[in-house]
Amino acid sequence: RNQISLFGVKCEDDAFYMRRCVEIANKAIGCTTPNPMVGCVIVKDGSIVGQGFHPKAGQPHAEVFALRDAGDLAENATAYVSLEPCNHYGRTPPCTEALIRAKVRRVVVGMVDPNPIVASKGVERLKKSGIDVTVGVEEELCKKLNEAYIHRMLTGKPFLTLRYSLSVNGRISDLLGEGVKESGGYYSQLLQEYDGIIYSSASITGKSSFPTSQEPLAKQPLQIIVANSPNSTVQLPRLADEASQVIIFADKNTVLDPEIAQRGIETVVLDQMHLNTILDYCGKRGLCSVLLDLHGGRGDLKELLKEGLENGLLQKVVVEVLPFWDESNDRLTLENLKQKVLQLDRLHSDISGETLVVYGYFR
Ligand code: AOF
Ligand code: ZN
Repeated sequence: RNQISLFGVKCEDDAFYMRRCVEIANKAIGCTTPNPMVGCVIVKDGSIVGQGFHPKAGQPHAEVFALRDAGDLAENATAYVSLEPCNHYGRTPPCTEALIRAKVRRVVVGMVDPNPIVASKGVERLKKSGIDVTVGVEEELCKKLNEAYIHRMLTGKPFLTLRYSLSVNGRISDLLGEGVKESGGYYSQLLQEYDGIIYSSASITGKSSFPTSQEPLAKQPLQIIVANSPNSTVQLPRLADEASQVIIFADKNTVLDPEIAQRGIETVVLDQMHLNTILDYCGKRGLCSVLLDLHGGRGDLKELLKEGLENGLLQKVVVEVLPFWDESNDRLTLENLKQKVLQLDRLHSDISGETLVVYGYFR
């Protein structure tokens, strides 16, 4: 079994095992919504004797897989879990009971579950049964892993990230850099990670197809089309496959191609197109994270973006800087969207090939 001490790491290091939990939880990236990503390892005498992660809502939780993997070795062992074990009957039975039944001696928890039906009750239940519980190991890392899940639990809305590509002369472009749509490219990874992607009906027309993730797990995000052009007919873009999921938010004055209704595409007609309404709807529908993709932005997303910036509805921004000058002047501009300076923090950037990608969080 995994002899961690081989690498000269202190075996009793709680933080080390918690980082392992986060690493394995990440295997299910983009697949667990509306549930969180959770990893669990069972450690005995300095060795990992069992591990597991939550693969998908409706399937067993991380603790259950890890305990199964450990078998009898779980007795008197320490269980590390990146999220507080649940103490309720949801789609699956409580993990607290499984840990108690397996007779683990100690449980180390990364962070408390913000879900109001769990929130500290799992920790209390374990303590009451005599298990030694430590909470808050590598807490920041565990929170980062589930930033979208946490955001939806606390606000009812999905975690919202703005994405666009920018030419070196500062114009929004509908192009993407070389390789970024391939597996491992940042754009393909974003599609894997996010539950939904908002497009303007004007940037995705009947001729073009939706972008799809090329990652090995290849879960595709829900395609969310905003149709806000009262004078033109909105057509359904080419779908990658029959299983592609689409939802259309249409202004009440927008004309929709009859094919949209014929194919039974989920359509929400709004008296007024508000980002707030779209996000509330998506949150109720179980989406934890949504990408607002300007994709050239010739369309009608400017008002939604303005509303998002003014009302603090955006959590994060991803900007791709393209290695060329672009003089097309039919593009959306980002001027006059916000009066005051908006500060970003936790910035980082990646360069792959000739593409620079900058990530930051809105404060
Ligand atoms: C854990 N371990 O691996 C996960 C937890 O409907 P259910 O039964 O899947 O319950 C979903 C809730 O359980 C979810 O909202 C969150 O509070 C918690 N998720 N808990 O102990 C896990 N995925
Ligand atoms: Zn559970």
